[in-house]
Amino acid sequence: MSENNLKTLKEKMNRYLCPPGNGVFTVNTAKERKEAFWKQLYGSSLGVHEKWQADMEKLADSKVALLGIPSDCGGGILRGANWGPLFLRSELIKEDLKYHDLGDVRVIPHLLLDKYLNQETIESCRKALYQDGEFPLPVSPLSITEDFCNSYYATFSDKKLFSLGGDHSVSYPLTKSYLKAKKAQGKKVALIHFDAHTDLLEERMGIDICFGSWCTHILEDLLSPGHLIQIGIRSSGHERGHWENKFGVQQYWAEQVREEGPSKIADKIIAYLKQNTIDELYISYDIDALDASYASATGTPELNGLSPHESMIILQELAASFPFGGADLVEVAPFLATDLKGESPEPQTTLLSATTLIRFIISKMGED
Ligand SMILES: [Mn+2]
Repeated sequence: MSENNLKTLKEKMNRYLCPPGNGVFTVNTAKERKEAFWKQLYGSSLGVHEKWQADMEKLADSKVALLGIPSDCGGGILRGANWGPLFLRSELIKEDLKYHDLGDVRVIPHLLLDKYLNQETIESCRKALYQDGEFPLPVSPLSITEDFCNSYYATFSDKKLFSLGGDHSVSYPLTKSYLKAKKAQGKKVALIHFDAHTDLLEERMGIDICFGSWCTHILEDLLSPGHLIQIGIRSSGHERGHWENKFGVQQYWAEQVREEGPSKIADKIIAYLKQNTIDELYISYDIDALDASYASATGTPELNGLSPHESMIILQELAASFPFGGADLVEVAPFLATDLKGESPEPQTTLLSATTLIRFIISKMGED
């Protein structure tokens, strides 16, 4: 770890990030919820910014860091995943889990990626975020995330990152930066993607990086498209063969997981990964991979999905064979609880399902 890299990272943390749970810009809205969380985290809701800054010194001591990206500008059906990080942290804090909370990316809710912006907008947003319009820093949540992650991995090549979305577009900069870092380390990585949808559009209404298209564009950063393995698919305009033939990805649809059982699916994936001499895995978990009865508080809840138990079996078996080098869990939108079957209290059911998965993934990331 170089001191220069650490200095740059700390500067970026101060500019790009804010205290955990504070990334959705509000004046009064959700104040009680934020304060209740900070009381649990810091013992008081006063002096939060200073406590968060002082905490940065502890980053060097922990193996896994948590980053919130409360952006839902890359979504497009029902939004609300910007509140995922705050609500999920309020559950995670009850767990005995080891991680350093980096905080949230500061999100301008109308922006997605800097390449979609004109110079005038970039400059005015730079003034709003950094008080210095001339300083050439990114302003959109996905662009900030990528630059931050690049600095993080440049500073700590052996540390891991678990990120909370946000809509699924946030996984694009997260995986891009991660894959770049691993390539530099000479490690072969596969991307394990849990989702009801393939996210394999080339563009959606002219936008190339969004919740429905991020996977297509990350393929070029993988050593082989077959290193993208999708699990839980069931809502798609095409059959599995279409996607596998067109892109060379691998898919295990939810129906196949039910028919063959999660353990057999995990065996197949592990055999393939070993054959491909994969060193480690990145897990990207869209909560809508789960059946809507376990996770309705999301932008596109879908029935006939995986159960948390089936997911856990696959994750446990994968973790027994490969280290988890990085992960994210996205698309938890607590205000969108639809309670499709009228059986379970929402958004609590979705939050608890997500927490079960996060707890397992973070604890495995900390073990390796
Ligand atoms: Mn997705």
